[in-house]
Amino acid sequence: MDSVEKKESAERKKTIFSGVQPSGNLTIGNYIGAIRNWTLLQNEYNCIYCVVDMHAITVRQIPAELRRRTYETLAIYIAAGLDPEKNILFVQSHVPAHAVLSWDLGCFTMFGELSRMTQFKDKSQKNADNINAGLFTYPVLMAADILLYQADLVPVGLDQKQHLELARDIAVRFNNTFGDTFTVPDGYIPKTGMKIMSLADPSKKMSKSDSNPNASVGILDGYDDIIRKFRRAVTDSDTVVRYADGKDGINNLMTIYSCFTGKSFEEIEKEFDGKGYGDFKSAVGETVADSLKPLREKFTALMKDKAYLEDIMRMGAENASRIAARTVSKVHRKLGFAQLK
Ligand code: AQP
Repeated sequence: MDSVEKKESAERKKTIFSGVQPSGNLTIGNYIGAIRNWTLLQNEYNCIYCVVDMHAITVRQIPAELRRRTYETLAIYIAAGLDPEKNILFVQSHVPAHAVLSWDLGCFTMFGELSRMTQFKDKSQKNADNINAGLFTYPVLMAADILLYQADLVPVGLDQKQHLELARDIAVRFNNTFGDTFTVPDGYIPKTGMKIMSLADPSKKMSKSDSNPNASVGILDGYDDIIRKFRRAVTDSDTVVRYADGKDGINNLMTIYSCFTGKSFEEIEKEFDGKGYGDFKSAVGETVADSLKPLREKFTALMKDKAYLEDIMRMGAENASRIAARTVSKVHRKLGFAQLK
């Protein structure tokens, strides 16, 4: 392929957008539900992956920690296997177009729609002393993130499905009013691992902002810590390792084990036939700890080179800004804003 052909082929590829908030220590839920799938998609698609720091401030953050986690999240992306030369990796607040389009789209989003968002209801309960307007309009910013880049596909975990559907509704509404402007995005939700549950309460999603340190397993947790957390995982009074209704804890551990080993539930049941929960929990812990070891080592090396991470941030912001500016200009022309040449 000559360079023109290469460019045309790149242009024919579909676009993917996704992101993670640097709002805590990233969990294996974030890894299985999102980041791991991003790495599998990077050869087939034009991928744009963002550290969504503006979303993170919907919940109060300690500034120094937010800054540190922003670097860490980018380093995790790269350590997990995302190639900064192939993908656009950037930090949301470095591209002001996200805030600009969010305002525009907010005027096409109904109060009733936002009121129905379950994450808003959950987070309002958890942060009763800080139910701010940003928490309420979070899904509009998420729609702007996606629609700015005319994304075809958005790989997310199940908890983001409702927000993604709202982004689609906003895009369709805008397109119906002003003519074709936005690509209407589809979700890409993994079949296994779409919702990893808390190890302390398997009826709840594993979340990086959970205050119970035993509820979640961090991507960067130490080897022994990971094994200890799995050993303590809440299960049930049965002793047989099998996937069944009412065995939320074991179902969750089987899902995690399946995601890290590629084994089916039947294979896992056979492997642990005649063995107890103790053996199974140890095996899950060791598998997860072993699988994440190379990522952790790469992460540690990357964090020693802040200048490299800043180069990636800068390059990503430039590339993302270029694409975002085209969308904003198109939207503003359609809305009737006077545009200076
Ligand atoms: N438990 C999970 N199982 C599968 N996927 C998950 N994701 C999050 N938790 C799980 C997916 O990870 C991506 C990034 O999530 P986010 O940072 O945008 O925020 P979130 O969805 O609210 O995730 P957390 O970990 O629960 O963060 P906090 O505690 O800050 O709210 C998304 O694709 C999400 O689906």
